[in-house]
Amino acid sequence: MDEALLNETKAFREEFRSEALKAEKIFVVCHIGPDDDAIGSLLASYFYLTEKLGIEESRVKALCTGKRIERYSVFEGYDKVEFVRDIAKHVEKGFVLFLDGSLWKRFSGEEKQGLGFSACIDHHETEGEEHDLSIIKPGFSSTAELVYHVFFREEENISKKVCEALLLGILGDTGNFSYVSRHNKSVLRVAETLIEKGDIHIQEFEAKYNFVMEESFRLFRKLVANSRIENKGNWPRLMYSYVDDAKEDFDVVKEAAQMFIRYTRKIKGVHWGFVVTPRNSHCSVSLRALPGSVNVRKVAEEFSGGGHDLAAGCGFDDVSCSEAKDLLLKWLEDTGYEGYRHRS
Ligand SMILES: [Mn+2]
Repeated sequence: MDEALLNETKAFREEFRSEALKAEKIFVVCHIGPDDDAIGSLLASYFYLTEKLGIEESRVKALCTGKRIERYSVFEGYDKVEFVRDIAKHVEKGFVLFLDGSLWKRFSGEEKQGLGFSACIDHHETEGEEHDLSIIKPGFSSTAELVYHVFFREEENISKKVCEALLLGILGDTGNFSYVSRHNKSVLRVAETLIEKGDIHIQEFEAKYNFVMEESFRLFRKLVANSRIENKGNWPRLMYSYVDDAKEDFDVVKEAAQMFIRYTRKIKGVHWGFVVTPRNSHCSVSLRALPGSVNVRKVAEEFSGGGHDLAAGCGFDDVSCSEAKDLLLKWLEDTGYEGYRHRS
């Protein structure tokens, strides 16, 4: 960890602290469709405010747009997170900490509200909007790691629940350390500290929340049945799939898609791929790639999506998932690989 970043996190912490202590109402929010990193960062930040800064619980609210995800119920503090139809009206004029995203549209489907103060901690590449205070580091493993550096690095004692929340985010966004390289290896030191201070055994810990539902597995089988491995134009060999007739809940569909998308980087000779699944009334596309193959963030951005270079997403409205899949394949053939190569 270099000195410049040390100073930056320290400056963030000091300003955040003084603004938070003044604020009447504080909202900690994470992005729509929260993942492990979003939830872990949300819980750890909530505990920082209520326990380290000692702000009364009545003044701090952890919020997320959408439906509660049950798998996180084993985490302490998760029962305090409120899942609302949309955060927009709730946070109006408040002090807001945005986590694991910086653009308003990642947090709300409604028009942006005037805020009292906006702070942001994030590690996504896609250009962010202006916040009063922000620490946005695209090279970082996870928002949870940044939350550690910003709020907990200098603490002698870190409670087990904070260690667990931060490790949830780190394991999630590093794919259990698969995505660690010399560029983001600082996460290993943080993980070491969390494992030590929280007395955590990774496999035991993960088994508590990282499981798949039987229904998801059934839908996963459909995705496997619909999958194709192909060469398209001059693009690296890819695997893709889709499903249209999913009657299952949002979480089940998402879980099945996540299970499937792993294989786009797992099968020998396949370098990347995507999966299209229905979410509410639109089609959601997840894209994944191996280093050195395709920059899927750039591909997703062509369809108003975004994410990370090797893991990104986008959506389609008013078409079936099968049609969305065809649109993507057609685009690949028309556009060509040049300009979308991943360079690490
Ligand atoms: Mn993240």
